[in-house]
Amino acid sequence: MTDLLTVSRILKEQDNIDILTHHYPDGDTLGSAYALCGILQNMGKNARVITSGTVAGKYEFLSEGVKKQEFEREFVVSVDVAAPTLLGENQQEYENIIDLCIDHHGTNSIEAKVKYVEETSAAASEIIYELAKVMDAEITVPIANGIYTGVSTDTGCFRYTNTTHRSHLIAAEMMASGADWQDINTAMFEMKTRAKLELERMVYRTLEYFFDGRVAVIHTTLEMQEKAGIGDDEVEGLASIPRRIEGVLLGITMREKENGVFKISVRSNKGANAAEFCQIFGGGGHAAAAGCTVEGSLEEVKAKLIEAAEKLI
Ligand SMILES: [Mn+2]
Repeated sequence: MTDLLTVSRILKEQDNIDILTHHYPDGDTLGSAYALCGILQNMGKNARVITSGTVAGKYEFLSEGVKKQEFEREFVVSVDVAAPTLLGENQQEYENIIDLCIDHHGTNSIEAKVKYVEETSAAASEIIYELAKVMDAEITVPIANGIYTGVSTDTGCFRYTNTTHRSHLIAAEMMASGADWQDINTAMFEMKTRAKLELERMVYRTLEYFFDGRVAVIHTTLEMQEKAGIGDDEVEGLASIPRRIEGVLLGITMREKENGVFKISVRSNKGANAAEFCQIFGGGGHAAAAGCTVEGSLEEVKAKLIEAAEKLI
């Protein structure tokens, strides 16, 4: 692996840069991408963020901090993208031409000319912060907002076990640089659309316990989504529901993405490893939060998950 000084040197030499986020982008991939985009644009370079899937409305403010630029791409960076499949609709076009991969997932399987994967960072945005320092970039308000959003969302507002002393220091520095931390945290953690709450009401009714309550499973289907009147981009944040229950080691959330395909999000409490669980199904992530995709009907997929959980618990 390389160091940030090398990453900085490489980026300074480049222009016309595409920055890729992961599919159904979250606060960290978007915060990292737009912060990096701002840093590069402020250095006089052409840069743009390429997302995949719909972007939830609450993240729109992040894109307002950068200029919309048209150019012939010469360099490709991925941020917070752990695996080629997570590029979503951009996979085909980009998976073999990524020049630089910046990520904090230990399981990272992206093929790139240069990789900077730093697992001790709670968020990819923490790496962008360190990179900004090395690049001697000014932290403007939009850049501070991007980095703050990434750190805050990936640490669950500084509550998850991945949170470090450094996460707080970076957040504090972003506050000092003018990040709209209060608006950001309200938008990320408090506000919900009525459709989202409607879906949650239905999801709670699907809750099931296994192995003396050590495993909890919830699910959402396309039919439920339609009933709630909720857009695909808004269905997120459900995964924290089963993990919040006392005694649950492994909280499993099944989300039907298309007929017969379920995206599985796993959250664990002390005593279980979510990444280990998801690797059984070809996925990955962190010890406390991981994901994978499993095909089959709702009941088939659930049976497979329970069987795997039994071996691990
Ligand atoms: Mn992340």
